[in-house]
Amino acid sequence: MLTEINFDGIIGPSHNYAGLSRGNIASSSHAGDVSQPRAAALQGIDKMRHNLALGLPQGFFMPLDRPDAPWLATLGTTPADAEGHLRAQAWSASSMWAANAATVSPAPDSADGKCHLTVANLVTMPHRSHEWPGTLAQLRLAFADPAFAVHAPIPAPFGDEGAANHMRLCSGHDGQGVEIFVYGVGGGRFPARQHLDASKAIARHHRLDPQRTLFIRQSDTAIQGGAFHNDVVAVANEHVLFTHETAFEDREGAHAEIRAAFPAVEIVEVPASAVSLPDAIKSYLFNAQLVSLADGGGMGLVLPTEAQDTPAVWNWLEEMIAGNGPIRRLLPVNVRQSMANGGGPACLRLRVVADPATVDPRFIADEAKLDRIAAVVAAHWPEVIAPGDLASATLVNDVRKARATLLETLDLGELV
Ligand code: SUG
Repeated sequence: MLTEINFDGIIGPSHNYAGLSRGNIASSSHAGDVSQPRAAALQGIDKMRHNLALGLPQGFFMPLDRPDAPWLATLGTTPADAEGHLRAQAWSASSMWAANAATVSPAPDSADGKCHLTVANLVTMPHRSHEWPGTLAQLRLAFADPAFAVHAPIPAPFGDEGAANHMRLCSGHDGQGVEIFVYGVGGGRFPARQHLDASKAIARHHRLDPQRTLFIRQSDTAIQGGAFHNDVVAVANEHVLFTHETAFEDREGAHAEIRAAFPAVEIVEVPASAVSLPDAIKSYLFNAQLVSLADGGGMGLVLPTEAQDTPAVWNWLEEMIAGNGPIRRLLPVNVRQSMANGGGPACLRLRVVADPATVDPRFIADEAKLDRIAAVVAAHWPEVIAPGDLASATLVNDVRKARATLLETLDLGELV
């Protein structure tokens, strides 16, 4: 039975604030802060527990080996000798944001009846551009069953940031869907990370039906306002599209195209007059997991606690819930350590529609397994990392050992 499984990136022991992502306001404004890797990972685990308790199938991905010495070797240097900016790029725990791991097209959408995944090249940001080999190894392991086809990255220079710029409308996760690829056009102060040619190449590799595939331009206003990915201003689930008024470059045209391709769509739009773009970005209202609740409970919005702290946002949400719309519940979660680097609840997960029996069980979560992961995190993840600590050879050894212990605990030695 095909169902949606959310795979969360476990927040790695090297989590730190280096301000590496231009155009990501949270990342820039927290540059130089002292991070708390242990608390960060435990917050992520608690989010998984929260979603399991809602009856949602849950998986996870392992953190990657950081600092990435093989990548630094290709640049002729080492973790000990690298210049500060390269060292920070090698240290980033950015693979935690699993929404950027890959673009996923579920089996019912593809001509060959397989679930296709294309690992994201993430070429726009140096610290993310070296994630894909580790991510690809992991996807090939988790999704080795013939039910899946896992593709290599789209070549540079066509930037691809994975599912963060991809939405799917359907009447049920296991049915045929309409896939929406959202791309940006560069030239502004902040980079557009998703290239149209990358999105089109993915649609071809995934053998999608052109009649059920849309390419929609993200608004430059949103990108220049700090929405570096579409999932900062829009999210879809089943027949619902929850979006900010400023999300798309041609709002009316985009809505019309979406309605034509999927007439049953219900567009829940937040007007800029009620929630400004800066408030939407600060609160990450749209970087929520819009989930189908069990037993006909409608949909729930798993959103960051920051949304509660932003009065315009919370007021709008409470009014929406009081109405008769498809989104019935507000479910705040605390992922503040990730949020300070610009990653909300939706960034931390990759949605894969699949039969759980076809996924390598080592990547599937249950409470007992999360207890074991949390115990490793509590014992081995650094409590704090300050920017100057990245030069410490002791800390390099500690974060490597922490990850190795987790891999061993979960019997994932292939990923060492
Ligand atoms: O790519 N932050 C990530 C946040 C990714 C959020 N993902 C989604 N929206 N799906 C990024 O900008 C900050 C790392 C640093 O500054 O050290 C960072 O990479």
